[in-house]
Amino acid sequence: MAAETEEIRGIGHSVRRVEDDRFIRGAGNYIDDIHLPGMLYMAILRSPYAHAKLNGIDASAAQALEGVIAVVTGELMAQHNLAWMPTLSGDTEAVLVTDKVRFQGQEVAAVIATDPYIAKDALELIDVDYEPLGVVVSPDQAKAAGAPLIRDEKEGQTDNHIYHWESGDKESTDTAFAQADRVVSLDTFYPRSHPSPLETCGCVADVNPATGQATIYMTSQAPQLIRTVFALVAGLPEEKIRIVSPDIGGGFGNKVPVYPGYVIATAASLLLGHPVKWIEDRTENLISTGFARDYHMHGEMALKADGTMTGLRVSLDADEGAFFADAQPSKFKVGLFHIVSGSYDMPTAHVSADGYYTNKAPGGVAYRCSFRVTEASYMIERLVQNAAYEIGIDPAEFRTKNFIERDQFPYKSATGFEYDSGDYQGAMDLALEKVGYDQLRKEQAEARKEGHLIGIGLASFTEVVGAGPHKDYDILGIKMNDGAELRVHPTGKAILKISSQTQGQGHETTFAQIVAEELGIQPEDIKVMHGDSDDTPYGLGTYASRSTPTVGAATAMVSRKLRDKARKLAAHLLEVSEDDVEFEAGRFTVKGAPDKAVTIQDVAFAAYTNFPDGMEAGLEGVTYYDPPNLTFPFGTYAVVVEVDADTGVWKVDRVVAVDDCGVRINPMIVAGQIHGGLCEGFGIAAMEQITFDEEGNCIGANFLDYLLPTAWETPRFELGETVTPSPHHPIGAKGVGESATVGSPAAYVNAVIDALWPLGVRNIDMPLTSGKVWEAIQAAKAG
Ligand code: MCN
Ligand code: CUM
Repeated sequence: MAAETEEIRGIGHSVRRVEDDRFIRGAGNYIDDIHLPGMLYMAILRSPYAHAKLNGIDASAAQALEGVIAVVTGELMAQHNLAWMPTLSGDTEAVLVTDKVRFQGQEVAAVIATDPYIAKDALELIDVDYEPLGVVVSPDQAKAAGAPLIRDEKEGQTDNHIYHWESGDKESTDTAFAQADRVVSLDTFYPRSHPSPLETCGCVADVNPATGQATIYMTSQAPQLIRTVFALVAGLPEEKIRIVSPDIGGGFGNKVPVYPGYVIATAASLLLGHPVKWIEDRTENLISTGFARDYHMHGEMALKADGTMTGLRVSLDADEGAFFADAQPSKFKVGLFHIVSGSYDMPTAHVSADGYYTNKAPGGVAYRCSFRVTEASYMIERLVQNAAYEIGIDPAEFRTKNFIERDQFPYKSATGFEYDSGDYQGAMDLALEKVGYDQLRKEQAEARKEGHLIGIGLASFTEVVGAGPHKDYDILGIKMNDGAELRVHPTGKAILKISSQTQGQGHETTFAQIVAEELGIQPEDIKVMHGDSDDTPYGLGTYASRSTPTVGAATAMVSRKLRDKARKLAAHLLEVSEDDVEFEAGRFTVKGAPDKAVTIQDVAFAAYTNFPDGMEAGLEGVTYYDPPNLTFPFGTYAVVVEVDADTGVWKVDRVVAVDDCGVRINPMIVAGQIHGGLCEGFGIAAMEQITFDEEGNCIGANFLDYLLPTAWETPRFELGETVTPSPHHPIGAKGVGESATVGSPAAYVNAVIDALWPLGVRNIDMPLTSGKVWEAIQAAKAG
């Protein structure tokens, strides 16, 4: 029997991403790569107005164009009861307009043609009679007396207010503020931004009229869930719906929701009996699909004279757009925003939030964020820095004074979270050491004397990922359990099927490493399958950095289930009792006689060829994992900038990022995730924003107006790590996919404000364009 000792490349190994072989050869399989016989093409006509009554649509000229098969309108959809659809937040959303348009870019009609260019050309031949209405582009306008009523079709809706929501203890928070020695406050706006994945959204809907089978290839981060949603919304039998999400060219949250385009294409395929392809262009993606943030926040911190935090109060207005379609699975209206006390031992806190309809695209939360934790993290980390300066302590020292300490975990926050584990001081100490904090402060003071503005910004964020425990988290009532199915074949090679859906995170590599760790099969001998609802176990998909906390746990658990059976088989092969069998790195040995060994490959073969009487053949299993708690990754980011006071131009000198995501499965992939997130955080802090003029025209509808950082602007990143395992996760891992996007914007902004504080600048809202920085300097100088 084999006695091979090659090291198993399990957890902790920087295994190269197996998916990259096909990507770098141009052999990926994206939605637009899919071609089916008889396929037709769909293009969508979108409203140029933000708010306008629809008086009529004349599609006769479009219909007459050669190659046009059909024009789909809201009226036609209404005949099939599909003009409206439910949102993930319990609201309704128009699929195609029937009464009035409510945001610029809303879907008004769709053309199906034999060629994609004909479909686009035909859009120009559709004559729509719009009657413009008054427009609302901010929560302040939404609540103003006499504001146009956006959701006039909703029974009982008499204004633009959607919800009021609160968390924490108002009374004890009020008391803390009444007794405070100091109160520090900050008003800040986290602007609307957009995930902007490289691949836009799209689908190929293929409904077979003969069999009733509906196969929908779509850009989705959650194919299993989408199948159920389609069954519930369209009334199709669930076993006849197959959702396939092939390679996804980036999701970043943008591909969680169900967009009208998917529904229209599916309806069109059903009606026409042909496959229908729909691929968004860049502008369509930017103006109509899931946006991020758009939170107007007010925060206050109560403090003792010595700088001890005694209370936190935050209120906010959320700009939700025309339909409340936040993609989030909690019963909390603002997702996980109430994590806002962050890394600090806050005795009491109170959060209140109000959501408003505006004439803007719906679908908030998306963009590398565990359901509004990004806004929360930004709020607290900005407030902490301002508070430190106002009471005259160094921001690092102020954090040290108020951090939740290592021995306080599991820590119950004032708003009801139970943090699993953390070492905030450890992460910050490492970041300070790496950046050379004390020396930098001296250099900064020297530079100031010469009129040079250097800024040092810190952010010690706490993330909250891995939704979620079934008590508090579900989507349309479906609990957030995720599955992993593992089959080991006779030759010892395996197939792992998982319910998560990689969009670039490298699941095909890292999940194989978890199996490798648990069973001792090399990762290259394990094929990981995902993204096909017919062929993978049920689960709620990939977002909110939940794959490792949920599917990663399921993968470890199913591997252990197989290991238990493998141990029995090994005992049978070794002719000893099961209790005398030890396992390590793919080898089963006899206790006290390590030379007597069989490998996992020997055992796998025996599972099909030589199993004991009474045992079922085979070595396979499936597990569904219900996470007992969320996981709470954290870290400290330190950013050093130089600001030119004459022009407002600022430049990043250093970015030091210390992350703690518990046990790292693949350190290289984790580093890649952090690099990506730091880059996106920089884009949000420095240049990305979707704005609207007073008529509701979307400014930011292309990459000339919506600026993404390129390699030219992106700073260099220096990474560091600490490891504080999650105590409740089978392999001690926490999610990491979003940490850097969540944590870094405050660090960049804190750095710029740090540089400008002596001039009297207290806040600049993102993005910190040089124009805004310059204006803030001028305003501060003017007093
Ligand atoms: N990982 C690890 N060790 C850990 C934690 C994670 O090795 N302790 C690995 C995982 O195995 C996985 C990757 O890091 O390969 C990210 O894992 P995780 O943090 O669990 O996050 P998800 O896989 O659930 O990915 C979602 C997250 C989110 S919500 C957005 S948005 C985002 C992100 O990932 N979108 C991305 N990163 C992205 N990266 C790319 N390239 N493309 C996107 O669309
Ligand atoms: Cu909310 S962006 Mo990611 O969670 O898909």
